[in-house]
Amino acid sequence: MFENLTERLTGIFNRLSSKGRLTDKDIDEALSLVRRSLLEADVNFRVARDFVGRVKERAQGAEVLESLTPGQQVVKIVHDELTALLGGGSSTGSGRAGITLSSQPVSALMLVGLQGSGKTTTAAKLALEQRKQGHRSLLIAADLRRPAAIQQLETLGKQLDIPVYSEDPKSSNAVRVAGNGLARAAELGVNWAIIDTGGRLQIDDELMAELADIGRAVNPHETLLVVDAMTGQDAVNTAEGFHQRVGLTGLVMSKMDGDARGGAALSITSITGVPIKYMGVGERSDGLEVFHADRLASRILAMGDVLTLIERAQEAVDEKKAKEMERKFRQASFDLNDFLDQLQSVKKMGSLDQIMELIPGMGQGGRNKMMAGDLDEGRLRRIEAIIRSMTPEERQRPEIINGSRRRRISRGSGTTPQDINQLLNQFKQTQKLVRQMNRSRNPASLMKIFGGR
Ligand SMILES: Nc1nc2c(ncn2[C@@H]2O[C@H](COP(=O)(O)OP(=O)(O)O)[C@@H](O)[C@H]2O)c(=O)[nH]1
Ligand SMILES: [Mg+2]
Repeated sequence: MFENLTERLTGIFNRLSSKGRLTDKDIDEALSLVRRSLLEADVNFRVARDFVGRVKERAQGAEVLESLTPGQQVVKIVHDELTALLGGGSSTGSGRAGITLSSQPVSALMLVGLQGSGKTTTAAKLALEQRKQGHRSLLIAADLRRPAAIQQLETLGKQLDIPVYSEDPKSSNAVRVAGNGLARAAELGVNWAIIDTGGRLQIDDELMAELADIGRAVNPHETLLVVDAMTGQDAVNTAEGFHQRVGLTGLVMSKMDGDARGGAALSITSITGVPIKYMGVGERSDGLEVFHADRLASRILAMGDVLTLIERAQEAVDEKKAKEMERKFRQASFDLNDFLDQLQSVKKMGSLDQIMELIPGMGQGGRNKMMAGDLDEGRLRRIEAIIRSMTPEERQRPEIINGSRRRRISRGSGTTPQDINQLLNQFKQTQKLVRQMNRSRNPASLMKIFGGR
């Protein structure tokens, strides 16, 4: 996501951070490079100009924070301003978006956008995302222009086991389908009626009139415009057009997994006033992320998405356990039982590749691939089997494992004594690394522990 911009900005800030003291001229020079990088990323020129103006004002008037170097301080200001630019102003706190149900029994949500922007895909993604929060949806196929559109939604619904409402396109129309679909949603007692609508290649009056009619028929709680992040400033123009005609409550930036330059995401909210609520990050139905302005800002600045990582870790490990683990880590008193727990939480956190992306400094380069390869499923299973074949005492004090114990464990776990030696060595390394980590507090070393090297 936004690799070029990230590369440019980190280059500028690394140079800035290497200076012990910053003059106004240093800041000016750096910021004019920032402005140029933003323009190259296709950010609207006025947005870029105002952005740099705000950063400069704050940087020059900044009080000196003792904990930060002058360069870091500038980066922090840029981060804050990027967050604001992405819609994460003080009113939204951390800038967490997403959708919430209305007070009505059924909340209608209408997806609008140009053809191919990702409406139908997003409809299914949203239904899945809401199901994870315990909310049920009915998908409503109100794109009658292309027969294939109904089919597409029905296929997605079947895959995800989410009901779909549709009518014969020859004898119905979009407004009627939407209205009848909403009534069906009420009968079914679902929380969301998610309406997929038709698109055009460009904004045209007929489409806008149809969407306005659907809006009047269902009174949507959310009207989300799906825009293709790859289309840059065109996405911003599209959003302005739709917002004027149908009144949007939010945006879904689709195809953020592609090589979008960032201009659309960075300009769209400040120009239209409409918040980004979700990002599409893949073709599959699980490729949707709630939009967090501050996290995207961190990602753009390659500060790593530490917050996302922490949140995922918290979901995976229950909190008490995590505290206990932290205490043990600090005292370096953890044993093989803890080691097993850790491995299992890593497994629950998702694919290692994904996790690596979120760690500062780990996103790029081949290193993450190598380490992820180190911890494949087969190896995890072997480690688990070995530890499970140990007695409680052996798990707590692995140093008592002698030749005969080793043979017993290897028979019990269906592994070789070499496998056990390897694990015990790895565990010793881990203990050493934990001690080091306690000194350096570097998250990368935490991952080394999981990677085992
Ligand atoms: N890579 C990627 N592809 C997407 C994303 N969202 C949608 N697509 C793809 O974009 C194409 C058009 O999507 P579709 O939902 O049919 O668009 P619609 O015409 O607006 O309904 C399809 O091939 C989707 O798989 C996304 O977030 N990432
Ligand atoms: Mg569609």
